[in-house]
Amino acid sequence: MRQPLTRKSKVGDVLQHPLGRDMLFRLSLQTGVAFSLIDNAFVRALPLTILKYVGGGVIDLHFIDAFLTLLNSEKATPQPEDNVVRPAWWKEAVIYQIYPSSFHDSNGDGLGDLAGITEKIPYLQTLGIDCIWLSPIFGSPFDDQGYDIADYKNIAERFGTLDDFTKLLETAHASGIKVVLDLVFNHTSDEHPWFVEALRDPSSDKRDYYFFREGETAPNNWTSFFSGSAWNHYPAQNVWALHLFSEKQMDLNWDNAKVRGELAGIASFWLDRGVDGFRLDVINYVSKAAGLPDGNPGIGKLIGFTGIEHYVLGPHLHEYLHALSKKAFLPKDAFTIGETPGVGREMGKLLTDPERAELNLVMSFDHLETPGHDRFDDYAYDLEWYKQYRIAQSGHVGGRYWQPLFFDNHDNPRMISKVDPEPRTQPQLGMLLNALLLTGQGTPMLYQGQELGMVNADFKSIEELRDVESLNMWQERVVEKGEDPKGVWQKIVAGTRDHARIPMIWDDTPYNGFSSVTPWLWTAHNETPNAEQQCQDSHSVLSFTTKLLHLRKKHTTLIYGRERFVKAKRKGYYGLYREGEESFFVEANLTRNGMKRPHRMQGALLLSNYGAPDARLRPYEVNIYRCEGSLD
Ligand code: TEU
Repeated sequence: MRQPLTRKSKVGDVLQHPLGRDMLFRLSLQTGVAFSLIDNAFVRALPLTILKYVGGGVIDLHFIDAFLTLLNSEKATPQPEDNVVRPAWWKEAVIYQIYPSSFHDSNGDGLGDLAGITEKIPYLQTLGIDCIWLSPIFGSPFDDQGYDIADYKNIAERFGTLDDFTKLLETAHASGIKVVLDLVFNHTSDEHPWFVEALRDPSSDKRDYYFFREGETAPNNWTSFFSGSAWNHYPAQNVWALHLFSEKQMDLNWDNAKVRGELAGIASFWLDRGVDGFRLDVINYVSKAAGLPDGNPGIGKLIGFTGIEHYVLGPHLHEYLHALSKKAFLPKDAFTIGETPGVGREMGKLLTDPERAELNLVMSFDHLETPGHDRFDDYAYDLEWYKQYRIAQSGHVGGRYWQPLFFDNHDNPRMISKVDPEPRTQPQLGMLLNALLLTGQGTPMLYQGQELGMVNADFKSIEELRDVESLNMWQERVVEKGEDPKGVWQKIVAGTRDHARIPMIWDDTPYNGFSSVTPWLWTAHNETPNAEQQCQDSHSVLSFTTKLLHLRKKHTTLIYGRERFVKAKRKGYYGLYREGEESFFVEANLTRNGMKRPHRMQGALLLSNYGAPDARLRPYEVNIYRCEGSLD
């Protein structure tokens, strides 16, 4: 049993602790201080209190005490990666995320729907993906685009009916495509009957489904991810209720066994209908520290959200996930991927070790911003960071552990635009990004439109946006605090999630074939060639991605093969061997400038985003070879 960490502990003791290593890695990301400046022999020997000199003065003894409390709450130590391959369909699959509101509108109301997805199953089958993850399709007022669920066992009217869902599921399964639903179990809509009853009747048993507190002032200093306090006040009842996200997304009290039982029942309801698994929204936030204590102001300043240390990995998280898995997921062999913001490599192991029976995969976002940046910073994302991140992960997955590999999703701007918005190199860059995912050791996840090389939209004003996170940010910072609108708009344009929610581009009819009327979210956006055009162009991002998807399916070494990076110190150069029954080599130029090839090998070219290699590597060039021996 590990000794508890104290103020007298050394940095090295903290790095030995799974949560400690991850939290120090997170600290390096937030501050931009290279992790190697923390994780080295000299600093390891120093007392933990040395951290006071990192983080620009926000780290004091109170911060360190809060940090230690969080670390000491995790008693387990992850098993080492054993490199024993454990085949599973979700390791071999490529998962395609669909944002239903923006995928395809079949009934001309400007909103995507389930029948529209069903119509596109043949397109997805031809593309070669193996599983679709649908962002929430359940009854909701859509304050947070469906991540505020009011009816877990019914389909939102805008998307269709349960019969439409059954038709979609059957069509997908008949086409060899599995279906994963997005369950939001950390919170419900404030229009969910449970919350309506709980607010109306303090003596109802639903009251304890949520975090209600009485009193003149907010129960603690926690802040919401969507601006402002994490507490709603209901003056008529003189009561407060917790919401980590929007004011209409009310946190469920997982300490109440009835809540856990209800949620297991919801998961079983969908599994009984034939669903193959779930993406579980912010699932690491569900266990809150007893008493809901105030957050450390320094941590709040550093991370940007006060109170986060009291729920990012709460005291009962493992226990609750294990129980839910045993009760609902394991009996149906359901696949589960937890969305776990802030969870690092070592904690990810504790959440996904098959012997612990909690989750199959977790997805975090440490790789989506370079150190010292957040999503709302307008900066050029350097793919060298992604390479270093992947190298740090490599060797920690492959057998006991596995990882998702992704860039785009519904919460992030398009990665092409983050790396290099230059239209000239957009197709090559789009193919490079997809190749990095589809040749890595992990489960690739493509977000709708990524197979086309879609980029950010050209938003001109706040009135064009629909994302509650962006709208709240504008309201709080410009309207309420009077900040400079230009500066706030620049941040919103850099990071708004609406970039990824602009509708798909199918053909050259009005609204790109998404709908016959003005879509719910619409603005002029980059003239990326539409799916129909790209289907007919053998050099398009779509054609390249399709070929690569089918190549991956054909060669299990591209799935289970060991990873070996070469010339890792050559900035901007990506050289990766995948070795098993066969051997493949992936070389890429991660930069917008030409580059001398630093590594030679003998191999047969299988795919190139420039058609064929040249003497030097061109901007964003990626080549995939099958090896006939290599000259290391
Ligand atoms: O996202 C949680 C999450 O990590 C991001 O929303 C992030 O916290 C936020 O953008 C602030 O930076 C999940 C869903 O993916 C997201 O769409 C929902 O808005 C959110 O949870 C609440 O359900």
